Amino acid sequence: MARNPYSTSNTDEAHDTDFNTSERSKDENLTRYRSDAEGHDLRTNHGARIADNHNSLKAGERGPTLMEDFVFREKLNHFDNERIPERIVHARGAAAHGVFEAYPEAEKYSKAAVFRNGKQTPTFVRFSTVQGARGSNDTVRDVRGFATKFYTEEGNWDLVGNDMPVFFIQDAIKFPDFVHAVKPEPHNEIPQGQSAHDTFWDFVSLMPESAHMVLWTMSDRAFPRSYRSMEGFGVHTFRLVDRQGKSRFVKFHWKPLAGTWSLIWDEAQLLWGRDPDFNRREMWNDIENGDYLEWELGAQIVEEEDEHKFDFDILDPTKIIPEEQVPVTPLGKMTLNRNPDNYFAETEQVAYNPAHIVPGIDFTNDPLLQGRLFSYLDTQMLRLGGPNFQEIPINQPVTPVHNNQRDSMHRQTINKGQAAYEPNSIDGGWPRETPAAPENGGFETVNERVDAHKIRARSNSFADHYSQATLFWNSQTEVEKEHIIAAYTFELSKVERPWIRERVIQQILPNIDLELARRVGENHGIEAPTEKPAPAEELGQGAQTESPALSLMARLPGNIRYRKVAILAANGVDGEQVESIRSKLSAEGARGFVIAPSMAPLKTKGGGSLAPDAMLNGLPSVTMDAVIVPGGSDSVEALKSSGLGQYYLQEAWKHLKVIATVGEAKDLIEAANVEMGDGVLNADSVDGFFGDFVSSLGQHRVWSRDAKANSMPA
Ligand code: HDD
Repeated sequence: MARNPYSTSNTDEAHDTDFNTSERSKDENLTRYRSDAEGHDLRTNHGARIADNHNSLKAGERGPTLMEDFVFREKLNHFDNERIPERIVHARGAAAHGVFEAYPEAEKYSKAAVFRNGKQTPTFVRFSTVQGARGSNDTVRDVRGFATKFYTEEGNWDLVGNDMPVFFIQDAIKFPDFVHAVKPEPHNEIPQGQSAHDTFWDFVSLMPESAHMVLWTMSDRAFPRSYRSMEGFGVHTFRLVDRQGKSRFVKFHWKPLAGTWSLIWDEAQLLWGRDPDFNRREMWNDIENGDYLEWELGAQIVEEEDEHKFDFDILDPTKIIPEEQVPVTPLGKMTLNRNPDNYFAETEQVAYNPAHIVPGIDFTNDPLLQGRLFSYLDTQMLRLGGPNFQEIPINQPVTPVHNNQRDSMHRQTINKGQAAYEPNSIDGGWPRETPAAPENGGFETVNERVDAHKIRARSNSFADHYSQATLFWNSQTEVEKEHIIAAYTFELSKVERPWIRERVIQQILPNIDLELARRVGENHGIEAPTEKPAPAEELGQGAQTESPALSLMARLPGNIRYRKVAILAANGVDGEQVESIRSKLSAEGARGFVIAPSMAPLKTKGGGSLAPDAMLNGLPSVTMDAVIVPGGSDSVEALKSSGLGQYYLQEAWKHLKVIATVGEAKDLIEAANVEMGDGVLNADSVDGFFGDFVSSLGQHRVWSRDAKANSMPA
């Protein structure tokens, strides 16, 4: 069993080497804290067995409860104090354990143990939304947090990133302003989990540096279909330091091996009601089913001498480095393969901190990153109740931890010895410093020369606020552009103050693109300017006008792995077809769910019995990626006469999903008033459409249907 890293058993070795750093090492470390009640007696917290957990102690059967009842008091007291403050941002999250395995290439750039060729390092990843409360919805229009704790053999490295590569502000001093503006408004705490309100648009329209990131959040990236289909970014430029001490600038990317696919807005909104836990439930179920989530970690690597060769400042967190200028070098692969045992103990209590780095990784002077280095430790004091939160099992490194920090609330470690200071001659001089070294060394900061005046100002190199927003806009497909126009239109429709809507349409959007401003303006009856109003330095002059990698469509997987497909069925369904559909789907790595008017076992056409997985309103079309309706005339008739059955197809059609029917199931398409063609398929057998079904679903949606989708009243 892995040792408790806080254990005080000193050795006289120069380095701590007696710890386990296998893939399972974090799991083993957690094992000592796991508690399983099976076979155990019910006891109080001080260990006394409880004889009656149903009745409080009273003065007579109908009398008042007695103060003496320690069983009652302790139980209520603990219950009354169960809640802790939720995170000020990223309150709603879901997490999973995994493993990161380094590729051979990685160790060329960093001496960190996590990047040693083939090295396996346990990870714990928490995905989150930013704006909403802990109990808000998963599929809101928002940024997603993508925070990874690597339990490396040299200490924890936290890569605390998002699913978008840029940020709203350039300097951390604006973070409280930004968060106050985006959070529910202070007088009535409305709206929850959304940016469609006055204070958000007021702030961002007064802060042109936010234009680029706001544009990302108006795209369909703002509601990923699954965590597994989401990119992740470290956002800031960091440094990797190799064994020779050479430092290079890097931007970290998580590339999902499943490709990138998102929800669309109407679907995302409907999911708030149909399944507010949509993303977390799917990740949980997929992991339980062995369908693990996978990403490649990559880095855009920039030699120090190339720092100034870009037409933007690589320290500006509102900028990407276009992948066409610096390609992403793969460094390793992460697989999320195990669900937490306990939400509170692990997912809620995990404390990420961008300041948690290890030798071989370092910061840059990005002013947003610099501010973050203060904020995360600070926030944990309130949230987790003092400085000993590092002892909470999920936060412990797999390395031993020895230092002279002592005491405070809830201290678990029993530090032996008398000398809680260094140097000392009483406890043999332990614990001792470790000099920096190519391997197993102490942390050494990159020896960067900083020679400057103290100044409260923004570098001129941060003045360009629009050229990369324009780059993003230019790189979207027509469908993506239409969705962005619809998003600005919708969001601004929720803004009550006309001058804020005008400011966005007349002073921000035209600087990104005149046509974007014109179209959104048209939908609001506000005239957009015909020339870009911002000063030249804010418009910038990005040399690159298009970057295909910025389109979600650039990474459509082409296959149907992990897709969830509804198989609509009622009594009389052709059971053989259902089985054939299911097995063909699972051969492609997708999953079919039999969805029926009720949960009663279905009688199939051939006289067999089939257990439904869900009811029509239990797994509605918004929770599925595609729909197949097998034949069997009684089944088709039953679905036709059901409002929910027709609605299933209408909604799927509206959301651009592939719909396939076998034989007489075509009647359901007609009854639902859904047009044939454009991803609506029919054949006499499952084989007849399956190839087309796979190639359409491999594109995630039937994009060619987008222009007419709004005609469907569903
Ligand atoms: Fe932050 C949480 C990501 C800027 C201050 N942040 C938090 C989480 C993520 C990010 C993923 C949730 C971690 C978890 O799951 O527990 N934050 C980012 C990214 C940023 C960023 C990618 C910009 C590139 N954040 C940022 C700034 C500040 C903070 C500029 C303050 C100066 N962030 C916090 C915080 C949180 C936090 C208040 C809330 C809960 C927590 O830290 O543990 O300290």
